[in-house]
Amino acid sequence: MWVGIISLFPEIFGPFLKFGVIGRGRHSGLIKIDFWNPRDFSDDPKGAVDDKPYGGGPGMVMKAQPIFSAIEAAKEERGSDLHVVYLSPQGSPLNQNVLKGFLEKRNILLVCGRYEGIDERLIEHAVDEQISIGDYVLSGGETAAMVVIDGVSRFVPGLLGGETSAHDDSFSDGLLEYPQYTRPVTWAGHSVPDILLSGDHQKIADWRKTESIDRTSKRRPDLLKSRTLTEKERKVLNKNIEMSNE
Ligand code: 4GS
Repeated sequence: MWVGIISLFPEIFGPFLKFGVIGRGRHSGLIKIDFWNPRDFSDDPKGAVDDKPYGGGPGMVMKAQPIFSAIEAAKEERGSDLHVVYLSPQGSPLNQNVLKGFLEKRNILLVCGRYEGIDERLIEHAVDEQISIGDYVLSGGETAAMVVIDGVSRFVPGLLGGETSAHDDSFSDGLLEYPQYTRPVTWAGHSVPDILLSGDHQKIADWRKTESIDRTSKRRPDLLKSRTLTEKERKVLNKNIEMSNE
């Protein structure tokens, strides 16, 4: 997986790229990350990368030209079919499916905005897809890009060790994850659910599935709308609905 980043502040990514799954992935060559700074591509005599908004209003807008030239430089190196993603509250919501789509593209270029945003003409003519990490406003797209890199890394084959897999996580089957416990059996007077100590793998699997459906229906009922339930899953769900009506 290759990720290019267009950012005025590449230093922000420093330690983030050194640790854990991403650090290991870069070390082993499974993930490669490169940067282009619009500052290095400005045609402006003073090297300006932003300017006042036409029509007035507060703040500054990122100029199209320096970002466009940075994208061109990235395409020169990685190929003209590079998938250009702009991180913005106006994009489609990021989720596990979007991340899997990025993995399939193999090469993505993340454009991080600053200030009030980017000149709309750049977005129209040089961006393939707009993605939002949530309904709030950040001061820069860099943190959003980190979220994308972190999430997509977990899908890179060979990166998560042992049994663990991004495909077992919350959302990968459209449900929230079941609760996890580790030693000791009793902590601060609270014990681990007995069934997890039973050694009965089938019962444990059933319990976990029930917990997943239970939590999803209570905490994120919206997730269940876009998912077809199995017979067993429907039973758990119906029991919850009955209980909430009592
Ligand atoms: C997001 C977001 C964001 C928008 C960047 C204003 C600076 C800022 N990016 N998901 N300009 N939410 N970007 O808030 O992706």
